[in-house]
Amino acid sequence: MAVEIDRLRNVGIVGHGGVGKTSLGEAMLFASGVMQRLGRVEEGNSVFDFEPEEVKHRVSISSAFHSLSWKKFSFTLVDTPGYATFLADTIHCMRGFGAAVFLMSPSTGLRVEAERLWARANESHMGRLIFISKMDREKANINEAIETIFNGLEAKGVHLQVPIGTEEGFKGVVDLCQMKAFVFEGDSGKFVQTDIPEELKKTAQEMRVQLMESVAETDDALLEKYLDAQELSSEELRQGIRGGVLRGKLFPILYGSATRLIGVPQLLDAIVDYLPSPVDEGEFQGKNPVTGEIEKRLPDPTGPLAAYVFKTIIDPFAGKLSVMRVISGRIATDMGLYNPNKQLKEKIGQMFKLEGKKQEVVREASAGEIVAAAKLKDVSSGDTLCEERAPIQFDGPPHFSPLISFALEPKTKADEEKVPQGLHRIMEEDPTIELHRDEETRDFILSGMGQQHVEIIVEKLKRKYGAEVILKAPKVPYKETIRGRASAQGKLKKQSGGRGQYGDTWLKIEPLPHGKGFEFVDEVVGGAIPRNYIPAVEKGVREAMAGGVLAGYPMVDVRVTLYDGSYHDVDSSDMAFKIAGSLGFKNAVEKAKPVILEPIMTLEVTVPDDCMGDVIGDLNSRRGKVLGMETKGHSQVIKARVPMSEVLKYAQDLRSITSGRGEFHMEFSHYEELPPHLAERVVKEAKARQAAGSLQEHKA
Ligand SMILES: Nc1nc2c(ncn2[C@@H]2O[C@H](COP(=O)(O)OP(=O)(O)OP(=O)(O)O)[C@@H](O)[C@H]2O)c(=O)[nH]1
Ligand SMILES: [Mg+2]
Repeated sequence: MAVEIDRLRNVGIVGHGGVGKTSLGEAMLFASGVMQRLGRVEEGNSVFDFEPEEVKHRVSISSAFHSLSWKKFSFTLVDTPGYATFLADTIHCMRGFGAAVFLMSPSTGLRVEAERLWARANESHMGRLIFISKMDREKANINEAIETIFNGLEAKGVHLQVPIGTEEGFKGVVDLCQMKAFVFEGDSGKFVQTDIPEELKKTAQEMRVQLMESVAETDDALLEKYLDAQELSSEELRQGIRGGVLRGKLFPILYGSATRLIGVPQLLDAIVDYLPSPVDEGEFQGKNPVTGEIEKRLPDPTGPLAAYVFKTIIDPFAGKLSVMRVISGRIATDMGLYNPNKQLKEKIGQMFKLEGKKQEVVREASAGEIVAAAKLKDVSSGDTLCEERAPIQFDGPPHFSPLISFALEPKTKADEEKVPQGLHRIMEEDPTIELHRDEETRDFILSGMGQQHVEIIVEKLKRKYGAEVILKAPKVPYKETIRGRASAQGKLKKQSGGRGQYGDTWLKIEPLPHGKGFEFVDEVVGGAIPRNYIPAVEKGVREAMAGGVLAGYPMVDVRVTLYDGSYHDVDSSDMAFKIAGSLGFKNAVEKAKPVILEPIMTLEVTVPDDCMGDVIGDLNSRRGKVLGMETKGHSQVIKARVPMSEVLKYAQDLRSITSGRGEFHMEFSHYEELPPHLAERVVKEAKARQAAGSLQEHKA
């Protein structure tokens, strides 16, 4: 039987890489009785990290789902990736769940990924609980570290519990609402409810007062009561906390250990008590695709159907699965629906609830639920599904530009075909990769969010689609532009025997401001070139720009003016003028001080204090510019700008400089002129590649 909507909880488990999210998800499944044994990331038997690449690398790469029921409430847990490379998937999935358990680690402090996720959660006013896991490893006195984290997030954390014991001796929590202790027996997950241990009584009293004050501050009625009575009842506190969480004003902090099964039932209780149901999340805003007007949908199972597809999975057995959040109404097998993004009708076939790598067939799903529909051919992540009579379209997902490109050489002739086919399937699941073909080398160029990302895609390509490639050194997406002005002629004249070819153009070129791309101006007067040939000239220029002049990289930010030329009554053609345009452009560029532009990245490196000097020294040796430094707990955050070509393998390098204790986040910033001595090298390499390419063509 379907569960009432206010008893649903769609809960994302989020936080920075390796903080313990998957382990916590496993602990929640075990504590609720869904799983008879505790899955462990270390042992490769986690229900959430089930993809072979996740098992092999011991990291979550893609979000995974599982449901559980707890005290007549029905949860869908979404275990998300936390490392920067895979964070796009987490951010996309945040559109599917409206509540989160945010894991934090006092000993590692606030990491860039967590900051990014927190900012996203703020945008959608997501209700959050904070869970400090790995308490079996945390040293005493973590309050200061927690405060530093919250200062960094500019948010207000409130303690709901006091941990009992530290490190090895951590054995439970004191609940400040109920003023009771929960003490766990070893690692069994079993616990007893007792009085607060004598040595914690005073602390608990003081912290309860702090909790009451924080809660009262978020609600005028409660504040009045509190000022009158100097006390709030357990129920008033509970209601007050819930209100504060739903309004995004309070972030309650809980403690536990996932691998030792401590504090987990208390977290499940807190999810029921404090995190929003889909009803609490309220309305979703979209646009009517016909009228363009803003429209709203309430989380109402009896309303018109609207669903948002936030993820696509290519399952080896079920095929393509479109994972969606039903926003309003009810979706059922055999229903005919409309996809406004593609302007196509769709028919719903089989539907599933996702349970780790398994799927459970369902025939319908209502507002608030997460469900996967199989084999919807034209539906991709970011699309809306709705009733045609009540059309609505929700905003698509944010776009992530790939950061790094590698060349892939198919291993055998058979792989030539399998590689692009397989990669296109993978791209349906993962919108952060891009693929194109290098015209010279015939290699595939695969762009992704980082080196590990690309390596994992290559592993997946082999496992799922049997396509093997050799991964070659990363490629830097250089560009070309000009710094000066020049004019030149481009002339094609072949008039020996048969029909000749004749086209003659005079072009002027000049630099445009950065980011302006390309402008073509036609200033031909007096019919020097007939009007109908002018588009062909422009086409020739565009093609020459795309192919680059100096080193084969696309040319940008140039204005080209066609101002004169001549033609021949019989021998002129579109083709002849296209070639003439291209020649003229190349001739002009050579005289207009062409330069190569290189991509510059913004880099944020978080390292322990003692590594800072080494990391900065290393950045300087990579032509980096340090923009600033900031202390966060026991870590330093260094912000810098570095040319992409210098940090293609930064993950590896940082690991060796910091013995694995550093983390970084990288984003594209802008293009800058490549210094002349380096430009020379890039041109030389390009010429060598071109020569090798044409040699291969000869052989073929
Ligand atoms: N001692 C201890 N170790 C833990 C705990 N939770 C997780 N770990 C360990 O921390 C490591 C990372 O745990 P995961 O659960 O994979 O962390 P994650 O946040 O899911 O990692 P990503 O998904 O890759 O970002 C593993 O070696 C776990 O065994 C805990 O409560 N106590
Ligand atoms: Mg994980």
